Amino acid sequence: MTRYASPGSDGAIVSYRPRYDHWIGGRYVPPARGEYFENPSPVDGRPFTEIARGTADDVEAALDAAHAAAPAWGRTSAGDRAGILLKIADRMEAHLEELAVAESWENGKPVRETLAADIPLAIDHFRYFAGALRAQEGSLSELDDDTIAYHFHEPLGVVGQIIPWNFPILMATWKLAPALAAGNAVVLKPAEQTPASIHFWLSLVADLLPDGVVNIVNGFGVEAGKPLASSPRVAKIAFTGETTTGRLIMQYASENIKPVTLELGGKSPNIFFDDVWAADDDLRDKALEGFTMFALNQGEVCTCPSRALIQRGHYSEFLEAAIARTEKIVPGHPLDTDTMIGAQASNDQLQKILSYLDIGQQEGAKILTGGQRIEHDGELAGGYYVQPTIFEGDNRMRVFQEEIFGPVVAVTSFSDFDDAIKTANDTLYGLGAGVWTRDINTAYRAGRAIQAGRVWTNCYHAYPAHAAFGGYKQSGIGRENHRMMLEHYQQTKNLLVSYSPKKL
Ligand code: TXE
Repeated sequence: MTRYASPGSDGAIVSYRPRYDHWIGGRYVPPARGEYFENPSPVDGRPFTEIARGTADDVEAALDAAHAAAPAWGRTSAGDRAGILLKIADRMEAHLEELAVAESWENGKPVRETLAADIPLAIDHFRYFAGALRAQEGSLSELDDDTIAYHFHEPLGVVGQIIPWNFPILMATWKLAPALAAGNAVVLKPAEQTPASIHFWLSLVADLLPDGVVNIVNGFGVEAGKPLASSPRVAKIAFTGETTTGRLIMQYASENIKPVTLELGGKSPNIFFDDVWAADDDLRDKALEGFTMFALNQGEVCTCPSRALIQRGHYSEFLEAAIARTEKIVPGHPLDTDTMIGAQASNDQLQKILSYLDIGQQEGAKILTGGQRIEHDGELAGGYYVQPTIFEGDNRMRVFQEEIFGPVVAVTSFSDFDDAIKTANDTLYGLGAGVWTRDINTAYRAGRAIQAGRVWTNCYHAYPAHAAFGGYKQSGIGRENHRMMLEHYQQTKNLLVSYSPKKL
């Protein structure tokens, strides 16, 4: 077991600045109104740094810097831009442990996850888009012997990006890597709950980027996010967050006819067919592990498998083993490498989860395990901890329909294939889903029938850079990851050229 020291204490490998201003044009700039807000760590609930409170004036200053930088950045060669992305990745790899600790301290997630997943995935993302950019080609259509339509990819220019708090560095990377690869300058607004880890990341890589190519404006949604999304000076707005906020972002962007990509909420079904239980082997074990994925990242994942649908033939045995497995999830200090579930990212999120634990019971769902806040003593007193919780109930209940975004799964049974698909699709959302079966026909047919952008089969929560990720229905518009993402940050230029000597 390793226990990393908390930032600010003896032996810590990470220290935060006492205050973070906005990062604009390659330097720190104080907020136009001079106001700051406190940033508490969810590990202990105590503020550890203060953050500039951004407003429309700060957004304008960042857009000025981005517009000044965009033309030159857009003209750099693909090889040069790819080289910079690769250097960012190398720098992150050299500082992997610090980034992992910084992220865990601010978000509350276990450091074993940030070490093994969040930061390595972010590193790979920069590398992937460096390669994808160099492999991208334009096209030409030969209209006749003398007439050619050339198609070029051009950057959009300056783009706005608004990100959430559940994977601060990875969410920033998912947005920044393709946007920068495609030759855009960016104004990014981090979530108000987790801006410091992004500034920590920036402190490691800022010297690799020309001034003004990446600008960070801190602050709250309406004060800083709205002016960014409403600005006629952004060519596109990319957003990850709640579905209701996504609707607002579309409204703001529609005023200026700007394109949006939205990655929103989910209520993802995880479907366990009877045949998974048929043998006491690796697949059965893997399926049980797949069930417990609802608690990964404290359930603060847009694709959290928050509805488990278990076929009736082996419902009781499966559920009994799943409960036992869930009870083995080790809670504790997020900076302890043995910890499997850490703190919820904010007090607001903690209160939201606790309220759903009440709502579920009031509407008749039964708690099979968990159901309580975890009150740690000592160093962790004041932190935001919740037990992994299993509800049993009916798919029409609110705990089956509404995004809780905590370590809470709602379980129900199904009779056959059609019943499973009907229940799986009975939701506003369509982001992720899991299918567990030994039968390849069932796997294929379920995968195609579920209305979700990502269906995992006999696995869950894998996020490789080269698999497209995004939502059906009210879970969003557009995709992230995969080289198709480059096109979300580009516009097509068509040159239609006649080489004919004939007159028109
Ligand atoms: O989300 P918001 P919140 C879900 C999850 C969670 C709930 C609320 O269910 O419990 O949303 O979280 C910025 N104009 N997800 O309140 O408000 C905000 O500052 C412009 C799912 O944090 O959507 C932050 O940077 N920007 C999700 C970002 O939007 C605005 C991840 C997300 O905040 C704004 C996070 C406005 N009017 C929460 N209002 C996922 N899909 O992964 C807010 N923001």
